[in-house]
Amino acid sequence: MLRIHGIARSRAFRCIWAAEEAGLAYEVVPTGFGPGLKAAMAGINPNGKIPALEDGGLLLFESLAINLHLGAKAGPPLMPAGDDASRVLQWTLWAATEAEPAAMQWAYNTFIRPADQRDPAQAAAGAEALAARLQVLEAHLAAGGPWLLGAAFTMADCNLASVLYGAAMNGFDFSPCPRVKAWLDACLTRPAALAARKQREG
Ligand SMILES: N[C@@H](CCC(=O)N[C@@H](CS)C(=O)NCC(=O)O)C(=O)O
Repeated sequence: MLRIHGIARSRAFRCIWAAEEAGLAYEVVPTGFGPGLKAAMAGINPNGKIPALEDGGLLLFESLAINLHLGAKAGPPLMPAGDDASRVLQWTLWAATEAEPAAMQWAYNTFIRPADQRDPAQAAAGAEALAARLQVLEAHLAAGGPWLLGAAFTMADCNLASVLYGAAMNGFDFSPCPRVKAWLDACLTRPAALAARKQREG
């Protein structure tokens, strides 16, 4: 059985959601934050972080790479072939390199750090950067949809929506991009997403 190391309140949430979408049996090995994390992940993730995946003899780190692996195990439509496989990679890398840094800059300075360690200027810069990226997504969804690759939900949707989950749950203003908001709502209310959210949100 697949073993997902981490807790649903971490980025392991992304992998739990992906495993649910893929219909794969998994267990969560509950490794949480704190001073013991690096020691607990020794031999599993050289970065000393969560999540990590054990799939037989394969050890993987990086939440979105884990999800691509889970998608590949499930096959189409979650992980399509040919040019659409490249599109899934494109949106996954966009999620990691364009959306996540901006979303985290906003998140750290809005709700993650203790109030006295938040910098409002950094929060505003993160919000502005994320809003700019979301306009790209808005235009993309206006030209197609309802999912990132068109008719079928794929791991691209799971990966990008899971990166935007924190913003969606913590009051980021999506009103300038109604198509993004509708797409994100649709992603986050899928049965697999709700199953993962139940583990995270209780
Ligand atoms: N890019 C990595 C980030 C992993 C990461 O930063 N995980 C956090 C929890 S969500 C962690 O383990 N933090 C503990 C630390 O940085 O010491 C991924 O997506 O898997």
